[in-house]
Amino acid sequence: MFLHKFILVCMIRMTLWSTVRAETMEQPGGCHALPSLLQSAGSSLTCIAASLINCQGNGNHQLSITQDLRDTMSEVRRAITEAEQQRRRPRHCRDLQRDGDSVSGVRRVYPFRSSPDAAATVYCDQETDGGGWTVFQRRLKLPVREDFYRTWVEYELGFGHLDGGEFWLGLDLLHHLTSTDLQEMRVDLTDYEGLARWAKYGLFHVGDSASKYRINVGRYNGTAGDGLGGGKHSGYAFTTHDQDNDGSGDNCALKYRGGWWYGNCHISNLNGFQYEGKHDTFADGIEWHPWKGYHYSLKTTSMMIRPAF
Ligand SMILES: [Ca+2]
Repeated sequence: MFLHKFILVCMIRMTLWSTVRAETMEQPGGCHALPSLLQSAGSSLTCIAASLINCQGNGNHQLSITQDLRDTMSEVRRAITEAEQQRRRPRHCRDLQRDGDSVSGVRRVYPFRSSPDAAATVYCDQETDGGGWTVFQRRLKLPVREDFYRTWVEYELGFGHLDGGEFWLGLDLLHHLTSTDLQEMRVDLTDYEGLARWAKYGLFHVGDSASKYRINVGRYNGTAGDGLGGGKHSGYAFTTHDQDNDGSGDNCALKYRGGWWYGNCHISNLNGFQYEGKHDTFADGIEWHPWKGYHYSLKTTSMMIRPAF
């Protein structure tokens, strides 16, 4: 709508200026007077530049109105194309879904507000619970398992295989993805007995690096129980075995073999060690305490976000 107004206003002004210019050109230094005339008429700098180039480029000062309009239209067409390209750039998997992409898979998105041209690669789940989900964590029972006992830098930048493998998308990207709109977050869990549970949070935000990627999560509903609630995780920074930001005297990541938003220490540990089902050790597997307690490591997990509205 803005661009259409721009076209109309620019066209009207160009027509008026042609009349003004016809008189102006007859005077000495006519072309030099053109910018101030156009500026006083409220023209854009681009319009002024186009008019000046035309004026100076014509030796006998016989400028064609048709040429002016053609140049203006071409300029406006370029602006429209750029604006449409910008508008079409998906910020996350929900944008892709709204644009008609209904298939799950690896996609390119543009989630960085301050760098709109910078792309990120993500995995989109367009099937679960209405789709539109950008997946940021996945554990699978594969013949070769991904190691999730990783350093701060690895959790910050992400690791694993987006296409069909286990992965952690990365805290930095997660921060940007959760900063575009109010996000909801969904957790899907399965056990080795073939049962599945889910947890959904109406609010999910991850802070920036200065906050050590502090998590804010709430408004639970689901069938798995609230493994991030009860003040155990929300409001806490992320901790890895080489960077202790938790609410415990110990390093919870070191103690429970993961990387997580530990408080003192946890009621969920989805980045823990990949035991297969029941284990004797305490709370260091892929745990979701409200469902399975502290001696059961889950078979598969996924965590994903989409705009809440
Ligand atoms: Ca500590």
